[in-house]
Amino acid sequence: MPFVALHAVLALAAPLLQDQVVPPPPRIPLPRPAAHAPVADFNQNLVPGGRLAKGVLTLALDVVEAAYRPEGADDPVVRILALAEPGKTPQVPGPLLRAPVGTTVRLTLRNQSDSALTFSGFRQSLKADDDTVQLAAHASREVTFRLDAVGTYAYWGVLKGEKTFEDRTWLDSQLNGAFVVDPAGTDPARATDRIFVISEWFHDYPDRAFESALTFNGKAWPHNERLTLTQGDSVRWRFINLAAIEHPLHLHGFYYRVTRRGGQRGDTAVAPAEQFLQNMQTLPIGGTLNIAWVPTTPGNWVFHCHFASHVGSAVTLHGSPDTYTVQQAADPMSATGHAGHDAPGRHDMHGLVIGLHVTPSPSYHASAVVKRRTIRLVALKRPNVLAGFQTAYGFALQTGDSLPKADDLKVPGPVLELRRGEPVRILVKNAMDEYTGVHWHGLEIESFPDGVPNFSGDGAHIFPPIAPGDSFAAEFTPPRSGTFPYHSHLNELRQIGSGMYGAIVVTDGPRDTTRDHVIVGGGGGVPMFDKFGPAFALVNGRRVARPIHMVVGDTNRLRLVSIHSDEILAFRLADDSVVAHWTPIARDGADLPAALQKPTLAQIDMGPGQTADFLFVPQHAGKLAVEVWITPTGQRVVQPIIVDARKPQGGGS
Ligand SMILES: [Cu+2]
Repeated sequence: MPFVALHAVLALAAPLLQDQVVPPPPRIPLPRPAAHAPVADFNQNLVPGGRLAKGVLTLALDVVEAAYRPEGADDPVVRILALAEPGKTPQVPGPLLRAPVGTTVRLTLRNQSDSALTFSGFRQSLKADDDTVQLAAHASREVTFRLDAVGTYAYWGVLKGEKTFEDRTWLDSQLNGAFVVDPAGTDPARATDRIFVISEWFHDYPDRAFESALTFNGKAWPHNERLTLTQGDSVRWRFINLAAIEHPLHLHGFYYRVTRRGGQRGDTAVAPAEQFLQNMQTLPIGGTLNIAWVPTTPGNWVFHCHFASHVGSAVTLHGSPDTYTVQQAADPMSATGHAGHDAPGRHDMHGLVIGLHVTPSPSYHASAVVKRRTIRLVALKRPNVLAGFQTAYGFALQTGDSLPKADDLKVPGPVLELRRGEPVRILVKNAMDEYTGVHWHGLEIESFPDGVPNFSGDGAHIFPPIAPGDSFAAEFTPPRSGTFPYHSHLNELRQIGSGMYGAIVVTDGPRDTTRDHVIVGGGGGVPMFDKFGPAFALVNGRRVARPIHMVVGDTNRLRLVSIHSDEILAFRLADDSVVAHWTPIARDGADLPAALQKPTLAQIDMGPGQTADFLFVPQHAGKLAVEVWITPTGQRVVQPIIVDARKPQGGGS
């Protein structure tokens, strides 16, 4: 549950259905900037701060009152403390501290605000408790330290009395910056990597929902920088998470490799043999990540947090306080909380999204395909079948001439069985009364069918949201065998959370479904409070799924799909008391390198959109289960497995 503290769950869980009938209190004005406070600039982390000469970086950082506009020109401007180099405009995030290893940093911190502060993160070699700089109101401090380990780090300030960057809420929320130590001999001014700092301006209230702006480099989608990349050029990005919540980071259309990962105290390279292809990685609180990838297909693509609430109306200040949408009386269940903001057919993402445009290399042309296999997929709604009598949203396959009925809707959607290299046309018919779009998550396909409404595609050829009654032909040729999710990419919290998800299995040949099992963990209804509330989980569409059967000694393949709209799911294969062992073979649809295909304890946490394939050989007859639960303390659902003894060989042969 991305935002909510446990006490809030306990307080709100009892009157579970209250939100259906009691509209939330209206939004109230946000903290206004101090008079004459400068408006902060956005720092794309391209130019290091300070002056580097003869192995010494001289840097001064002033703490000043500033005005912060994390979204558009008409959106709220709020009060923050920000960092500025002397005489320059304050920046969000603060100035980039970047220099080669071995550099001596002479840092001057000057607090021009009325708030006493504590800074940390500058002296990575010290223990966390020792790496603090106390800065009284209107005081200055000088700190000298040496950069002694290559890596991606962060520095941050917090109001005195609070302990860590996680304790920051709104006033001190943007007192932070990226801190990169390059290998010796490199010139930081010529670096071509990009650095993204995640932070959150967060205001809690005792009597109403929180207000939040969650951003990459201080600016929220769709108001942030669009990156232009060239097809075939390698891309290196660094991420630093200074928000008090983790983020499952997903790249559309391509795989990346994680080359380094770190935290508040340290950063280590991932050995090349252990770097694997992935399109989703959960970035922990305080974590850092270096990724490398190559955009191989032109067009528009997104990189985003896969928590629906982190790309939805829970993390935007837009509309505060006057245009807040409350429940529509006619259909309260379809308009609770986050969903109430989403206008029909609008893309309506906010927060943690980066838009990319990949320009084609001169030799590129899309391949022309004449013959395609057609699969008819129908999006439907079915009332009263999810938790709290919520309406299920979902899919059914159309096999004959007549359209499936609402009762044919299954959660999860049908497994889409595709062949590697075989062109398909998935004809998505929207038989719902609201717009949608479907994303084939992880497939390396063209941009246009990728399914992000009003964004996927190129130039004037942009994928439109699918209107009620309309169809969309997603045409592509899956290039890789593996396990992938598909899901709605519009109004995600509501649509994915209510069942618009399923698995795609791409194979090279026929699949023996007696030994090859798809296990989909996903949502079973959305939280019923505005920005709060417990989330519901299902495994293969139920709290206790229909059993899977196995035979002792057989090698079974388990294809796990984690596609809850807003939660990390923990999967574990165990009998009553003992966790089994399995062998990981693929991740996010791509085969793992040999070095990682080693038997391990059968448990894994998976963020939304992540898939993982395992081989499992049951050793004894009996009962097992794949347990799936919302981490760390949420609802638990179960996929039972019955292992039968091997039958004696038939006589006479
Ligand atoms: Cu997130």
